[in-house]
Amino acid sequence: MYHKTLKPFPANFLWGASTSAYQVEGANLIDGKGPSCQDVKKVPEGTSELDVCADQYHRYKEDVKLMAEMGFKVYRFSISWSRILPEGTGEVNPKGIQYYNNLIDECLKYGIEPLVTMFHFDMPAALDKRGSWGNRESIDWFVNFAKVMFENFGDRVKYWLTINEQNMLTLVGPVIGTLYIPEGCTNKLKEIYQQNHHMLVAQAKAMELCHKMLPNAKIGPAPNIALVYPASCRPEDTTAAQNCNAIRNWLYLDMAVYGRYNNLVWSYLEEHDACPEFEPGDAESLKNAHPDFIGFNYYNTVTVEASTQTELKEATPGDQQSANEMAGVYKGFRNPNLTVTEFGWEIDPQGFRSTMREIYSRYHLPMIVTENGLGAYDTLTEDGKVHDDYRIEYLRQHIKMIQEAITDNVEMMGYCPWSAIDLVSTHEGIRKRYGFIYVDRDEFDLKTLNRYRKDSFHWYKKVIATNGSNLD
Ligand code: BGP
Repeated sequence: MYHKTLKPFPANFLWGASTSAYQVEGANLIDGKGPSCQDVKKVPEGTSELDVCADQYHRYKEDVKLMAEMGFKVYRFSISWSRILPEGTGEVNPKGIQYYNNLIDECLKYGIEPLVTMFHFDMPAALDKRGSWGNRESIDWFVNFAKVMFENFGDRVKYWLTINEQNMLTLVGPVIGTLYIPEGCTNKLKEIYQQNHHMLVAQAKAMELCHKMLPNAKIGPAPNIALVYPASCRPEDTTAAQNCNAIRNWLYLDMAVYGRYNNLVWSYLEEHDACPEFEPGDAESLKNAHPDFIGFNYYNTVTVEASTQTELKEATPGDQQSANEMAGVYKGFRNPNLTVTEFGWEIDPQGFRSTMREIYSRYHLPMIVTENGLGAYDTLTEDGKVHDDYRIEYLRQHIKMIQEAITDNVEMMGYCPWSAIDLVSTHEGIRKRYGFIYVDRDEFDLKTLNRYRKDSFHWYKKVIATNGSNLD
């Protein structure tokens, strides 16, 4: 649909950006913080440990000041579970509470709304030892953690996100370093979807609790949603795209919004004897979540063709943005119409618009983009600049599509690209940078950790100041 005139961004549109605790904070084992699964995992060869990251724990004042200089209306960050509850349950760490109080207050000082992700890929290691999400008790562990957060921060935090990219935890957990499979497990798929079920119930209960404890707050899920295209107009490819859409995307939003399993996913699980077990009360909890909005991360679309394999077996692993083969279900296909980033992820702004339209037509809830961005090698010049015109171009194309979607009458609340500041990637180190703010460090040499404004910093400042009307 071609629009001659585009509608403006809403006056209260939430411009900002995102980070996550384990990728940005550093200080991973100090001031009483317990280790998370990220601190005990073996990092991929040649990439940095997660002990210092961008050192935001010690430099949050400087970072928030820079965000304020850009004009941020919102800062999306996550709270580290094991900084608050070092063992995952039990004793609260007062220094952890203090840190997030300080960070929240610092944001509010500049009129920046904190948008808090409750769980971003960092299960406390102590809870992994107790069976992680595979243990039914994980539902109570998470709800207790939610309660501690609502009690301590709920007077100031109005926007909450439950679980970051639950779909990626389920589909590519080993790449992110989060999957825990107990010894002796004979049906891995069933185990994974049982864990997924516990997360879904935990998320639903946390949303219900949020509404009960903080009637003025808003809460929503934050999956990674990428519309899946069929590789061709062959009918079999469309069926494959429907399969992938259901397994990758709609399972998570159907559950969060409607509290029911997607029928295609359920049929796929039946096929593998992998349907999760419900306990009494689960169905009701799932129906009582009622999110206020949908947060979603978007990097690119996915394209698939029919899988010619007849024997149903486990998918070959990829990363967050790649669909490899799931035999008999779908097979990933390199879309020849799209360019790719230096790290091989396809770039598809038009698909962003299609994704927003599709989500809204299915769920009719206001939406906020909780991640979107370009991972690239950046170079700091001798005079302290980073000329990241490639990032500006990427962001410009995507922001244009938000405006197209707004004109399509999709209800958009805000945009939080990844990432506010350089941080350590999920599996590709600090060299894969996304930030508006450059952090002076390399993979293994921590250098000065000083902050520098990239060209995209100055550009985004202007975008925000004009409420998206000047993207030049
Ligand atoms: C998302 C995660 C983020 C982030 C981002 C970029 O999947 O929610 O934590 O890292 O992807 O991915 P990567 O770091 O792999 O480039």
